[in-house]
Amino acid sequence: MNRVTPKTPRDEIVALIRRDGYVLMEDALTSSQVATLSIAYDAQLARTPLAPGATRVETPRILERDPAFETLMDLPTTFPIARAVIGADIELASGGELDHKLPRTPAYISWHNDFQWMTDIPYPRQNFWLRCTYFLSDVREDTGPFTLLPGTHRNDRACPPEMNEANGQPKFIPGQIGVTGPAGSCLINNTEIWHTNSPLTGDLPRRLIMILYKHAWMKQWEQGYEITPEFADRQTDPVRRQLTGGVAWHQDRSHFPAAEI
Ligand SMILES: O=C(O)CCC(=O)C(=O)O
Ligand SMILES: [Fe+2]
Repeated sequence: MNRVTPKTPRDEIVALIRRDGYVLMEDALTSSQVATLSIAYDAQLARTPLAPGATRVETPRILERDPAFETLMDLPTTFPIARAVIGADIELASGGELDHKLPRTPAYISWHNDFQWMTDIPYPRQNFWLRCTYFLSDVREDTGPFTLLPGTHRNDRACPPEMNEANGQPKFIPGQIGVTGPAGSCLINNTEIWHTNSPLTGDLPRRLIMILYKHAWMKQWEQGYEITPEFADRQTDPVRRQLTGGVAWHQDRSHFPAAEI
């Protein structure tokens, strides 16, 4: 597995993401950041009644629900990596999601690449979103890890349906990596990599926050996942204004405050 830390040179991390489609950055968050985020996370969970038979809780627009989450959009350990991979025109692709998976639940999604549904876009794909997934608790083999096949973001075809069982669960595929790591880690992945959720067989929930980045000229995730105008309007920092859609995408590169990062 591609394990890096905030001390790993940026170029090395970017090269791993370009080649393999992912890295796991350990210590992306300090233990005190994990503690602060965990309090905010639990407050959100307490507000979300579980649907009968639910296997997970997903809360969209998490960035705007508590100032603790807002810091994740330009976190000094991970944002320079996202900026380097996407480019100077980086923006948020959504308002961020809290993703809480309950103990003893099957995989909630099977093998796919995220833009598989865009059947008119040829492969291999040059464009993608980049996801930063923060672990607020340890993710172990029995915690339903995000599972991926390294290098598949460069494939010349979509993720094949034969990789999944008729019952909707993912098959075991040789070479697959279940991304495990301690609380405070961040999985950074190209969303065109072939990936799946996996069954959570243990007694502990999986506690994640996901932040998505894209080019300025791509649309955001919609239907309630997008940033609200109120959240965008209250940003004052130039880079945060850019991230929330405040810079025209058709201007030259020097118009992007993130070009300096
Ligand atoms: O949560 C997981 O393990 C997989 C999620 C996934 O497919 C995604 O976030 O695109
Ligand atoms: Fe996915």
